[in-house]
Amino acid sequence: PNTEHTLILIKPDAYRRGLVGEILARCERKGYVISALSVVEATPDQLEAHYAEHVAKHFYADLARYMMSSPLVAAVITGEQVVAGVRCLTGGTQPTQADPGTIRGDYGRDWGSGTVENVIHASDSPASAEREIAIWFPELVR
Ligand code: YYY
Ligand code: MG
Repeated sequence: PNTEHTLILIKPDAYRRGLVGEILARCERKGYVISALSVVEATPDQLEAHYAEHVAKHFYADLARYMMSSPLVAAVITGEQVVAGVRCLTGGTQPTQADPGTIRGDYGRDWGSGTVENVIHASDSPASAEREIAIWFPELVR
């Protein structure tokens, strides 16, 4: 067995649209367990840490504005190979191109604003998950 944890963020657009339950239900239906759950308003420091690989990119200012546009939901999801599994449930980055059946494919859309509002973040590796869980749930790590 290879029980892992992953970090998801149900992004502000999904929070505002009332999609929190839908998205958590998809994780639960798959058999994964919600180990931690929190409604938070992201701070600039948290986002710079979380998106360290993207801070210098041209889209970062829009991304940060979007991620601070309302509360979001952070959750730790636990299960066998859950990092890869939740990435599969999540779908591709661009909402218009994401496969139907995935969270981004089913709920994401482009709004014409140029900002990529794609409903959910999911850790891309076990190492990323460990790093990201420490950012959003510091109380779990000490
Ligand atoms: O891991 P994933 O979220 O699918 O995509 P990343 O390439 O890591 O980018 C993180 C985040 O940044 C993405 O979910 C939307 C945003 N973004 C963007 O606004 N514009 C891009 N060209 C690429 C990514
Ligand atoms: Mg990524």
